[in-house]
Amino acid sequence: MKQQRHVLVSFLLGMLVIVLAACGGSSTSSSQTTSSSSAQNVQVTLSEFQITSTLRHFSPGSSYHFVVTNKGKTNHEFMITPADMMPGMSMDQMHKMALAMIDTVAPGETKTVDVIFPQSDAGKSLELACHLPGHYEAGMKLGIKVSS
Ligand SMILES: [Cu+2]
Repeated sequence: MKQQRHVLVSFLLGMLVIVLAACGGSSTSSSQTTSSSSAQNVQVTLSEFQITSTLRHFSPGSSYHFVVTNKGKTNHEFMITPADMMPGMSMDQMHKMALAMIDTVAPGETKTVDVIFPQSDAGKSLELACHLPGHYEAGMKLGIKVSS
């Protein structure tokens, strides 16, 4: 009987350790949230037919919070892609190559996307672009540079 009680106590102590460990784990992940909220803000404006950005030079490995606003009168999209993409590339291939994309930004709407440029993109020329039919050709592209 005395032995059983001892087992119960150590079981409860074991549970306590697990609960404490779980709390410790969640506080670690909340500190990660804090670090990602220190991402640098990048304001991007879409209109007919151009793209402007408050930042055009990016460091690989850093996090950026793109805030994309459509100040135009028609829908636009936002993509970050290699600058040397083939003109004849299909929408599907483009989406696969895109580092980030926001499908549709309606007039007056603001959407956000978080991006970390991989080290493998260092030294490369990328571009911010809208690939809705005719928009890219009309000038909706903006060259950006990734380097440390
Ligand atoms: Cu567009």
